[in-house]
Amino acid sequence: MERTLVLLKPDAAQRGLIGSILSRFEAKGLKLIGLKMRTFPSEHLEKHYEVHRDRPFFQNLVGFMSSGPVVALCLEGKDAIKVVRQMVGATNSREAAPGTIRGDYGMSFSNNLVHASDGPDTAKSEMALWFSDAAEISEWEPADLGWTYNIAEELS
Ligand code: FUP
Repeated sequence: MERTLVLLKPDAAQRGLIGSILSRFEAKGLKLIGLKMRTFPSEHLEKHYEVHRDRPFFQNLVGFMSSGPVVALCLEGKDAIKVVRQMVGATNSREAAPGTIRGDYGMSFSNNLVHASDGPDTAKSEMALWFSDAAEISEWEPADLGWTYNIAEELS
């Protein structure tokens, strides 16, 4: 099982899309093990986007992300990092494929609704940044696990 960090960005909150986006992950079969909503300070967002610090869009990005509430999710599932990235779609919402979250709900490159970890290393460091307190992660077993997966083939 893999864990991945997802952020629902301030445009998702402003446009009333938090529930619609969250329900896609639930319906897919990803297990929600962490969820919190807060307007995070720019210092926190600067750490999250550290890799982009020298890029021209960095200040706009941090300003946008700290302008309103962000919902941080931790999702768990088999190949969860790749599965979630595929669900999110291309960075530029105008080019994201229909059926993806950005492709279905967005028109913007920068206001693109969702962030999702792009690999195992970033998932680990982003989880440490956004869910540093282990008490914010809920370990639980979904009642339908044996129907979401084939336990003998996929989970043993
Ligand atoms: P993604 O992995 O799809 O979330 O995208 P990146 O990590 O490459 O970029 C992080 C965020 O910076 C994007 F969600 C949008 C923003 N961005 C811009 O605003 N302009 C750019 O040229 C590139 C990225």
